[in-house]
Amino acid sequence: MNNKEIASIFYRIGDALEIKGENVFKIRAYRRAARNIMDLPREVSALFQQDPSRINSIPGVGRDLKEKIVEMLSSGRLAYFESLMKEFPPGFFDMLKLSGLGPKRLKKFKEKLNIKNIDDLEKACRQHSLSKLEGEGERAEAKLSAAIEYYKKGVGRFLLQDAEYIAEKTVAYLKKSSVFKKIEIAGSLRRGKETVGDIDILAEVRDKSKAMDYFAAMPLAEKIIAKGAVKSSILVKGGAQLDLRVASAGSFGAALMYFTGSKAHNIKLRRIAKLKKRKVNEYGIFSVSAGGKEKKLAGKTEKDVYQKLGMPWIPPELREDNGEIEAALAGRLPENLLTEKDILGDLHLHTRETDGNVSVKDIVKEAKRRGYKYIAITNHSKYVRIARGMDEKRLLAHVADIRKISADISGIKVFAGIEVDILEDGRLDLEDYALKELDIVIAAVHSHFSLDEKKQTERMIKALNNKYVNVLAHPSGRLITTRTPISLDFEKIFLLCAKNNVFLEVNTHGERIDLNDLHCRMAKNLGAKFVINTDAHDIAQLDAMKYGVITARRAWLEKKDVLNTYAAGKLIKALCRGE
Ligand code: DGT
Ligand code: CA
Ligand code: CA
Repeated sequence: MNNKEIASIFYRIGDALEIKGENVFKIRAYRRAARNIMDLPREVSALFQQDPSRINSIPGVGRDLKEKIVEMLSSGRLAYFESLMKEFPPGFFDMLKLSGLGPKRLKKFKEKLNIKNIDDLEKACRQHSLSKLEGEGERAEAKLSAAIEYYKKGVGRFLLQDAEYIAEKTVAYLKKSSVFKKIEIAGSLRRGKETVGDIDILAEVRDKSKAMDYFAAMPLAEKIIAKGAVKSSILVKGGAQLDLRVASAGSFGAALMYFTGSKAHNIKLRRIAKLKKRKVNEYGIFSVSAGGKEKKLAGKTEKDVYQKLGMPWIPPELREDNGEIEAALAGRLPENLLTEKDILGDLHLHTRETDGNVSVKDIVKEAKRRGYKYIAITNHSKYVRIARGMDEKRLLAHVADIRKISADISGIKVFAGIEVDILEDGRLDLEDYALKELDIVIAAVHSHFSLDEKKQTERMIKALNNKYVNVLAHPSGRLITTRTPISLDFEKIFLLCAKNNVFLEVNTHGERIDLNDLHCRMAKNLGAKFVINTDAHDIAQLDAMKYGVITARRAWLEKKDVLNTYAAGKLIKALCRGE
C-alpha cells in the first residue's frame, strides 16, 4: 500500500466516525494522521521494509494508529476499517464525492431522511424534502441537485491521466509479442478528452486470432467482455474497459480515423463525402459511380483519406465537429498549434516552503535537466493555513533564498513568485509592498466556492484589478470528479484578463484541467492569453505538462497564445502590466 492509499483509508475512517457521532478527538487523530502521511517525503512502505521500527518516526501518529499502519503494510488490509464499512449501506460514501457535501451534512441527511445513497439523495431533492431540513433551503437543495447531475455525468469515466497510464501499460504488453506489427491509441484518449469512457486501441497484426488470444491473456485483465475475430473488449483491474480492434495495412488509416472519432466528426465527414459522390468507412474512402459501383481511392494513412476529401490532415484533438472541418476545407486550421516542445518552462510550482515535497534547489535542477529555460517558484500565501502559507515577512525571506539558489545554478532562470489567495471580498491575501518584490504573481481562489454569480464575479474583478496580478490560477475552481465549477460570468472575466494583461492558467493537475478546453477556446476568441502550469508539488508531477498542452490543442491554442513558450526576455516584458 502506498501513502495515498493509507491516508485515504484514514480519511474515510474519520468521516465514518463523524457520521456515527463519535469522539471528536478520535476523529481528529485519524485526519491528522492521514494528512501527515500524505506530507511525508518518502513512502511509509519503504521505511517499513528498511526497518519496521521506523514507522515510529512518522510524526503525530499515536501507537494505535501505528499498529494499524503496520497491519495495512504487512497484510494489505485493515480489519477495523472493513468492519466499520459494514455498518454503512453500499454506495453510502460515494455521496462524499458530491461537490459541497461533507460528513456533517451527510450525517444529518442519514439521520433525518434515512438517505442511503446518491439515488435516495436525488429523490429527496426532487421531492423537496431536503430543503425543509434545518440549515438547508431551496438554494442548498438546488446546488446539491446540480452536484448530483455533475457527478452522474462523470460516473464510469476515467481521468485522462489514469486512462493513459492503463493504455501505456497495455501497449507495452502488446509490443512484447511479435504478432503485433503496429499499435495506435484511438478514441477519446487520442483526442485528449479530459475524461475517457473506454480505451480504444487499433492494431495491425500478423495473425488475428493469435493477437486476440494474446490480448485476452493480458495480466491486467479481470474479465473478458467480448472476444471476436477483429474486435475484443476486456475489463481491467480498477474498472476500465479496453477495446482492441485489428485492421489491415491498406485500411489502417481509415480505421484509425473511424475509431478516433469523434462520432460527430465522423458523421460530418461522411456527409461531405456523400456530396462529393464518395463514401468513407473504416476500410477506406471510395468513389461511387452512378451505377453504384465502388472503387477504393485511399485508406492506408489518415492523411490520404483526408486528402481525398479535399482537406489537410486534422489533428485528433480538434476532431469534435467544432468548426475544424470547415476550417480545414478553407485552409484555415491553426498554423502553429501548440506542441509539447514549444513549452520552455513551468510557472506554478510548490516547494517545501509550503506544501510541496521538494526543495527549491532540487526542483530547479530537475527543471534544468528537462531542458526548461525558466521556472517560477510560487508557494502559498497565509490564508491557506493547512498548506502553511506564508505571510509577507516569510515571503520576502523565501524570495531572498530563491534568488540565492538561482544565482548558484546557471543555464536556467528562476523566477520568484507567489500563489496568493483571493479572499472572499476580492482583496488579496498579501500586501502590495510584498507582491511588488516578485517576478510573477499568481492569484487563486481556494475558498468560498459557492458564492452566487454576481458576488463571485465581483470578487474576481476586484482581484484582477490589482496591478500586481499576472496569472489567474485554475479559474473555474472545479475538480473533475468532486467539485463543480464556481458560478462566474466567465465572459466578463476573460475580457478583463485580456484587457489587464492577466494570463489565464491551464492548470494541468489531473483532477483540475482548469481552464478546460471549451472555456479556453472561448477565452481565446475574446482575446485572452494563457499560461500552462503543472502546479507540481513534487518532481513526478512535472510530467503532467502534456495534459495541459493537449487541452490547449483542443482549444485551438497556438504557440503565440501561451506565455511559457516565450523566450525569457520576452516573457519578462509580457508580465509587465503597465501602470
Ligand atoms: P468515450 O470512450 O466515451 O470516451 O468516447 P470515444 O469517442 O472514445 O467513443 P467510443 O469508445 O464509443 O468509440 C470510439 C470511436 O469509434 C468514436 O469516437 C467514433 C467511433 N464510433 C463508435 N461508434 C460509432 C458509431 O455508431 N458511429 C460512428 N460514426 N462512429 C462510431
Ligand atoms: Ca473510447
Ligand atoms: Ca470503445
